[in-house]
Amino acid sequence: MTQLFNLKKISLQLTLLFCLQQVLAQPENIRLNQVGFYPKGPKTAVWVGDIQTGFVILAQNKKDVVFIGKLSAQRTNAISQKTTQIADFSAFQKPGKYYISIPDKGISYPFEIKNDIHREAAKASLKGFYYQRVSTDLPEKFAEKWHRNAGHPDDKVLVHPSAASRERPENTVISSPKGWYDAGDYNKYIVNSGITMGTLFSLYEDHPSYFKSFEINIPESKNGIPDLLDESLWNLRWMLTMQDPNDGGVYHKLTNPSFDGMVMPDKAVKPRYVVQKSITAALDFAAVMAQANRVFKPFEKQLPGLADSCLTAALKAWEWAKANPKALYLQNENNKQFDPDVVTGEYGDRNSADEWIWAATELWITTKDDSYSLQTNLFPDNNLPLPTWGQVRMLGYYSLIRSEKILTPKGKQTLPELKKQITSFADNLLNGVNQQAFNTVMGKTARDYMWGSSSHAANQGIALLQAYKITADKKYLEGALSNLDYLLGRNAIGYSLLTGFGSKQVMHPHHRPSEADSIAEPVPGLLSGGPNPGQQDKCTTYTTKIADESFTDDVCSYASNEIAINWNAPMVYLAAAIEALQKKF
Ligand code: G3I
Ligand code: 9MR
Repeated sequence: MTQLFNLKKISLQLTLLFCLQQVLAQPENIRLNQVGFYPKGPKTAVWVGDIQTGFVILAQNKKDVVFIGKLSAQRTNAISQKTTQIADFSAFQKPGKYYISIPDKGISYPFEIKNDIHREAAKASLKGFYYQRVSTDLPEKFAEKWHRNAGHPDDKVLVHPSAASRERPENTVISSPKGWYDAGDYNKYIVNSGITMGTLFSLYEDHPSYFKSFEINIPESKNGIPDLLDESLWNLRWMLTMQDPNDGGVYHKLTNPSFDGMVMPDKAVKPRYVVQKSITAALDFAAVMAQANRVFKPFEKQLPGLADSCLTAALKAWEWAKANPKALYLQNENNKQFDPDVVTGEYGDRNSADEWIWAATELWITTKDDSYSLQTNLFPDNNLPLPTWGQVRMLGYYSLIRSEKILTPKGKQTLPELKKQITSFADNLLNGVNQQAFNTVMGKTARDYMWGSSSHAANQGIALLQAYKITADKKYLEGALSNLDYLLGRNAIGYSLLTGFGSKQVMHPHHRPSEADSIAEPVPGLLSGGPNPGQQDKCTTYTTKIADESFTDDVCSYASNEIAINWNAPMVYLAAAIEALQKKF
């Protein structure tokens, strides 16, 4: 009897102990960059829960206390009304692997402190573009277990009736291979390629020396051209084929009439079309090609004639744009007139003023011809909108500032005002961050949580890095890092949003190859779109409508969990530029 009683007692104790461990092991209540921190950089974690007083940093054995800290006063998240406390352990600088513990409450995911802590994330997010390559096999040597067959040769693409011209009537067959799949779908869109390429080229122009030894194991890795540019070339070559040589106009997109099913690229074999030439496509194309001229000029030996061809293409697109300023791409209108109907991504934009600015500034910088500054109003107002696929004005401004040394005297005159505007934009981003629930620039307003909110966080980071370049004031660099921390886990959902990184990973992005390849892990290095209360996908697995939590790691969720090239590009920028600047912390 006694024995039985004792046994029961022991088992009760064990159960209690087990429960206690369960309670203690709630890493999701401690939010932090799940990859880690620079030794000299700021280090912040966030406790989400009832009020606590202190925290400790534990060594890898989860026992030895290496740092003791106090939690901040409670902060209220203005979006969800939930409370948080900040654990600041910036003073702890010793490289190693650690955990954070809130005594009696829980232990965080592991994290590391070391130099180059974000190099792998930067490399993977650039490699993410390789995995999006169209018209080519991805062999195991480069793609590891995600190797796959080529999809979409795109060597027999039809001219859609909306794009018919005298020289290329309806159903003319053209060849338009290569490029990157836009996102979770298999179509190729010039407008979205525009901001993506502009962002990657700007990263290169801002930090050329960093990319001298930045290899990501792609077929071109040893060809004497930085991998960032080699990867971009795959898409540049496709973009060049989207220009009609007869008039310089640029087709808005290359697409199926409707989205493919969730199949591998080589199983998606519906006919593909180029559709109507548009003003936004022509101007984004002109901007990218003008910038490409500057970027590829030093590689004349490896790529003879390429830089010149890019400039010629840019000039032709610009002339076409001047002759066709009203050529908006309005998909519904086209569908009333033409068959087959096209219902894939529209990238529709009724205002091309910002595309004019971007194209004019890139052409101005490249050609040094001051007349570009007169052909459009470069400074319509002081309201700088953060870059998105439909708002590209700031890309032009960044380029002007970056090109300070090569501008004409008239170009140089724009700089004081531009620098003032970018710095004041960055000041607004920083304003009040130290009262925010997650101490990040991202999330000061619910409006930050749009479709593709992760790219918004990354683009805010880029704006802050531009202000850092102008002022050399560390607060901007730290603000940019706060958004990288956001993307890698210090956020209201507790996910690291870059596939393959962190402890709580996105596993089911809306990405056709990841869904169809029967490999458990999604293709790595892809940035999930992130919280979006719009919930336009109507998935049933969302658990809340709260803006900064409106996310579901479910393949159905193209509105919160798709991936896209224009989201990955600012991720590459943010991670790589912070790596390049890490000694400044
Ligand atoms: O412009 C309005 C703004 O005025 C308003 O305040 C705001 C409130 O919701 O909405 C804004 O419009 C949004 C628009 O994006 C511009 O940001 C729409 O709601 C939103 O539905 C729209 O989402 C776009 C989505 O396609 C649907 O068209 C995303 O930006 C865009 O990234 C996404 O792109 C898709 C491609 O079509 C197809 N390939 C995948 C890719 C990624 O999901
Ligand atoms: O997969 C498509 C995704 O890339 C787009 O962003 C999204 C919105 O345009 O549409 C997705 O396709 C869905 C379609 O719109 C409706 N039927 C289900 C498709 C997803 O499988």
